This record gives sequence, C-alpha cells and structure tokens, in this order.
Amino acid sequence: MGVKEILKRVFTKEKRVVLCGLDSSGKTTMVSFLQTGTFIEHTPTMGKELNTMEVQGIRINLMDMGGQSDFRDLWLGECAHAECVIFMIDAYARERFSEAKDELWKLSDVFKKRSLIVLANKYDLQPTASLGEIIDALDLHKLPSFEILPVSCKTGFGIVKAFMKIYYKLTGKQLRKKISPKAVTVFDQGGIPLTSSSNNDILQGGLFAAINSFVKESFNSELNQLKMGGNVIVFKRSKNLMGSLILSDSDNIDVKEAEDGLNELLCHLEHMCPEIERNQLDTEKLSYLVEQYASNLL
Ligand SMILES: Nc1nc2c(ncn2[C@@H]2O[C@H](COP(=O)(O)OP(=O)(O)OP(=O)(O)O)[C@@H](O)[C@H]2O)c(=O)[nH]1
Ligand SMILES: [Mg+2]
Repeated sequence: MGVKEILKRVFTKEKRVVLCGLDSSGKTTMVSFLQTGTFIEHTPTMGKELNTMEVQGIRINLMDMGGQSDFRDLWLGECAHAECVIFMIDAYARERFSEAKDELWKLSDVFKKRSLIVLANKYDLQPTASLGEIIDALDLHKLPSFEILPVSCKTGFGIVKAFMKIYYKLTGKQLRKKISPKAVTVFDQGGIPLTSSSNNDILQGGLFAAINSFVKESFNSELNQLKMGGNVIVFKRSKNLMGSLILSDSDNIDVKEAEDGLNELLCHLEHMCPEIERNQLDTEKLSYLVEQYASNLL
C-alpha cells in the first residue's frame, strides 16, 4: 500500500451500513443499482458480501447479507457494529410478511440504538402492499423509531431518495441533488417524442414543438444545449434513443451533471429495452421506465 492510499484511509471517514432482509427481497440488486445505475440479475448471496462506496469524502461499507435461512444467524452480529441498518422487504410477497416480521424482530435490540430504514422493494410490480400495510404487518410502530420508503431496484424508482436518507442518517448532512429538471423527455432517433415526464405543465404550448424541431435539426450536429425563455434544455444521444432535460436557467446549472444524469437514464433504457435493437419499441414500457426512473431526477 502506497503513502497516498494510507493517507486516504486515515482521512476518509468510514461508516458501516448493513443490508438485511429475507432471501430474494432484492438486496444485492439494490447494491448493484447503486453502483451501476441500472438493473442486473444476481444469484443468491452466500453468507455476506462487503461493498464499498465513496460519497463526498465518506467511505460507506455496505454489508450485503445473504437472506436464506442458513445465513440469518449472521445478521445480528453485523447489525451490532453498524451505524445504520436497512431491512429490505419484497412488497409484492405478502405471503412472506410474517416470516419477515419474525426475522426483523430478532434484531429489535439493535434498533434501540441504531437507525432502521425499511425499504419496501419491487414497487414496479402490481399489486404491492401499501406502506401502511407493511408497517402493520411488521409491527413497525412498536419499534422506537423507523423510516420506510418504497423503491424498485429494477426500475430505479425511489433509489436516490432512499440513498439520500441513508446518507443523512450516517452523516447528519443532506446530500443535495445537483440537477432538478422540470421535464425529462425521450425521443426516437427520428426526433419523434416517445414519452415525457414533467413536474409541471412546462411542456404545454410552443416549447415542446420547439424542442422537437430542434432535435430533428440538430441530429447530425454536435449541438447539445439550447436556451429558451428562462430554460436551458440539455440533449443527449444514445445508440437508439435521444433524451432532453429542461432545467431552469435561474438555477446554478451544472450542465455536465445534467448530461451525465441524462446519459445514465438513456443507458438504463437501452439496457432494459433490448427490443429497441430489433426496432420493436414498446412505448408503454418505455414510458413506465422513464416515469419510474425520473423519480430520481425530478
Ligand atoms: N420486479 C422486481 N424484481 C426485483 C426487484 N429487485 C430485485 N428483484 C428480483 O428479485 C430476485 C432476487 O433479487 P436479489 O437481489 O438477488 O435478492 P437478495 O435479497 O439479494 O437475495 P439473497 O441474496 O438470497 O438474500 C431477482 O430475481 C431480482 O431480479 C425489483 O425491484 N422489482
Ligand atoms: Mg443477495
């Protein structure tokens, strides 16, 4: 180990987070979504697996616990040394709520001193249990404190919010989103808008038509930014799609950050919709994926 690495370790604050929950609730899928920005299928975790992430000077050691019954005895020991415990539950698997409750309550002594965040996963499926139903089924209100958030580790729905919550629990600091677009739009390669997700009616009127024609005209140029009526519109292209973000010109816009965010969205869509390669675009599926992922941006 070199001097730089030693100094880095000394000066980097380390925090421990333990991720537990029944087998197949989606823990490893969450870790890989945080690391890659998209969905990857995994085999069950044997024992436990340590993942390290660095976020704004904090090294987060995220221990991903195997959820099969053979490995559940390991949870308590790990949780006792963690600053934050995440308990993941498959919100679609109501038949397993009582098993999840039994396992969660075996850890209850830990929650007297440590933060618990319950992540209700698989919110891309229908019908999932409501958060209220999960709170009741797991008797969460009998714990000294807890927070519960809905997520989907497949579509990315709620993932950034969940991570921001974890970061706050660990550091007491708010991790601020650097971009907060007014609208996210995805076009096909011909500049035809396929779907749009906006947090207000920004796309009403002439703006949308203007973006549309700009996309068509700029398709073969390197233009990737347009300023219009107090807005900055950022464009990005992937192999089969094109996307735009509308941001307010008055915010301190980090265009690079916006481009990176848009790029990640397009990569995720290409990855989740391999049928685009065969020109078999399912617009409904694409709209759903954009809507779910945009929860991280808007
Ligand atoms: N539909 C849907 N499926 C998901 C989601 N998250 C995970 N899955 C699927 O659930 C299955 C289990 O995911 P894992 O991440 O391996 O679950 P785990 O909690 O790590 O399981 P163990 O390692 O055995 O404890 C996989 O087939 C995933 O593709 C989600 O948000 N939505
Ligand atoms: Mg796993």
